[in-house]
Amino acid sequence: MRIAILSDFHIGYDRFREDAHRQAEEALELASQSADMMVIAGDIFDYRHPKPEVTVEALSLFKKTAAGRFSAKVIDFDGRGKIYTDVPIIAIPGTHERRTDGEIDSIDVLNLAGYLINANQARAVVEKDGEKVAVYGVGGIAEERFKETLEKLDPKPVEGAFNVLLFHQSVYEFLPFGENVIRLEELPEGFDLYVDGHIHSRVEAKCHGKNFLIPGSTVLTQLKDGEQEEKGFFIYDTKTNEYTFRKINSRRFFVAKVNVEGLSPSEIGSEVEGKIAKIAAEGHDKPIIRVILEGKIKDGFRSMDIGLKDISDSYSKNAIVEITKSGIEGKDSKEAEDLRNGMLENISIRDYGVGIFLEKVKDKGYSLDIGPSLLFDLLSSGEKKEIVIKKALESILADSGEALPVASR
Ligand SMILES: [Mn+2]
Repeated sequence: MRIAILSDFHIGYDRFREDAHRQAEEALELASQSADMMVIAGDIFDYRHPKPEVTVEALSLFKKTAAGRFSAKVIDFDGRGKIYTDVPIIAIPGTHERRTDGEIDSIDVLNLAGYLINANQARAVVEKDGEKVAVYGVGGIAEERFKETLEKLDPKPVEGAFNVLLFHQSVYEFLPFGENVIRLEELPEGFDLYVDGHIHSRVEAKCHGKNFLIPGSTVLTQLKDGEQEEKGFFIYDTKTNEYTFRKINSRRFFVAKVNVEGLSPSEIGSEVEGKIAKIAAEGHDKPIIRVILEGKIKDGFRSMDIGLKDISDSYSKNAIVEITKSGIEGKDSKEAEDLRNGMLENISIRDYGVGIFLEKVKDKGYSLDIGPSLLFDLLSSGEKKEIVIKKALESILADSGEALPVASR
């Protein structure tokens, strides 16, 4: 069978709303024309609570896709929820759609409409001419809970089928953010193909001797170096284990680094202009150009003396220009610096928040009886605040010997 492997559409993404729509549409259209079935590795939506117009946008995209001529059919599903179609579009929720366990998430709407199958913590078996493909999905969850969740779920391959493990997490080899992040060798064995989302640039690797693929997002979101490549999706042939990457027409992104060491503001201006002009002349359809200034500027000048707005404005018809001066400014707090740093751009602000939260709690010598993600979710859920805060404090203070503060009303 030919499996189309797609991920991270981020429909509704505010900054490039039209790009997100158009590029997802093209990927879905091409994929449904050239594959027997489809797997989508999470983050179809950019939000946990998409606005009605964004939900409608996604519904209309998937309505069209699900009506395509897929020769394969879903013949078995073992999830807790119901499915409403046998069209072989198998998806999982990503970190952007993730809600507290057990709550309805935005891709359930697409599942209910019968436009795809939400295979979160479930297996869907697809068949065509006697060949079977079994997809086991695990929706995106907090990194520190992924290993224990996998242990609990203990996904096993189905005999006589081509087995795919579909998930949405960071993987240490490609995004070494903390010790909680899973390593390739820790993924369950026995699958014929491993498909991951979450990371927005393309990855082709091996896991337990089998192919491990991340198609990357269909839309630019993070503006980091890895997103300079063209966007698209994979088509995988289960018979030969060969795959190809299909490009889509996507807005291009370029990073231009300018070393400003010892240069005056006007010299920097002409360096920057030169870099932008060169890329703009390549004729891409309104690319995004991120200029990063690095080094220490000439003595006697401050970074604020470098006025570059006129330059970016003068190219505003042909390019979206972003100029980053943080490489030449004084050191900020570690957190602010990390956030600006390329390394963390792949991590959602929420995951980053959970990380800092966990660190601070540990620093104070407290231990958590409940997972920091769950606590963070509860605290940010906006529901039953008094009870949640009381529970949270009880669990944090349990071992510290401190008394529970009396709630004031
Ligand atoms: Mn994503």
